[in-house]
Amino acid sequence: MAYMSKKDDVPEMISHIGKEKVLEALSSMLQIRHFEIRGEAAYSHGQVGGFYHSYSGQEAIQTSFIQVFGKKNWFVASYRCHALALLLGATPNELMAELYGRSTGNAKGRGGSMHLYTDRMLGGFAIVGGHLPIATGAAFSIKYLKKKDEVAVCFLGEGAVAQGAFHEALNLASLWDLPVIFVIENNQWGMGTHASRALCFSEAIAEKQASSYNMKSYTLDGMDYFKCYSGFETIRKDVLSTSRPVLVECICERFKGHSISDPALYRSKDELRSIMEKDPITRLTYHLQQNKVLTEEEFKKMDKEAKQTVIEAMAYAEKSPWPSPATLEEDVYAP
Ligand SMILES: Cc1ncc(C[n+]2csc(CCOP(=O)(O)OP(=O)(O)O)c2C)c(N)n1
Repeated sequence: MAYMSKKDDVPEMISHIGKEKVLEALSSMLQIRHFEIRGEAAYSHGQVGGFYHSYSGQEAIQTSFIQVFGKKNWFVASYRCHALALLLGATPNELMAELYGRSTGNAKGRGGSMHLYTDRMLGGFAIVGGHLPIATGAAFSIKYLKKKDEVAVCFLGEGAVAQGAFHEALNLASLWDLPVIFVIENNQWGMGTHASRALCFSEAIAEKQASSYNMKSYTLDGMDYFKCYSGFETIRKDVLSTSRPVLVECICERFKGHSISDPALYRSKDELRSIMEKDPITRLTYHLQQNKVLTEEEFKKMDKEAKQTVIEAMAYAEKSPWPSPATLEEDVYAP
């Protein structure tokens, strides 16, 4: 079943969600954006190594998801995972220290940008599609342990839809009635390849694919916090009442290249300009100001605080120690 949230009435949504919670969402989205901006800057100055995939532009999706579902679920993400870790409670300090490769980092400096964790986040994963079966497994454990209020969620890019693991994970989730939500964040590009050159269905992906797995599908505007929030509320009720998996597609834009080493020259300047006009943070701020929930001064203060937190995280990372070579073989799992 295709679904596009019909709740377009922003004042109604603000009173439904509550002003405080909506402001918290804006604050989280600003925190994510500033983290990405500064993290990329640190990378350019040689302070961060490895890969770097920015979540800029996609903030409304995971922010609204966590608000609706809460943190007490099982989460897996692709390598584009900084935002999810932040939203689930990892501190900017430990995340920045991880990017810097320091021992105070989220994974003791061993994982870097693509491998972040919390007590409920089973990881960011570098292998495209490789994390989908892990979400199915987490949902199996929820069902086995009879945890009625929990779900497993997997955030994936549309590029992962072409992987074999997608088929296996969705088939088993449906066959076994598992409470798992597969959220395709369709930013239309898999590295430099447009979805239309990689997928036999590049439009309405969730709607078309879900029927193959006897699943429901939902399509949401991933650039709009309120539409995502309202859509995820419906999805939560659905999954918790049926214990059935669902396939969700959030149509969104990736503001930066695939990773920091990608200048994204395959998008023209005009295209990029119209993409940036859809900025979910600008859109949410506009609505909050229009509805007198936020003044310009309050916004500036919130923005400054988010920036300051990240600057402090960079200072923390910089003065943190490197992992000792003596610990090289610690935390290595070899069955
Ligand atoms: C199995 C596998 N094949 C190829 C790659 C190389 N690769 C890394 S990211 C990526 C594109 C994935 O795009 P998408 O799933 O749409 O996610 P996005 O980066 O847009 O969030 C590719 C092909 C990989 N990491 N794993």
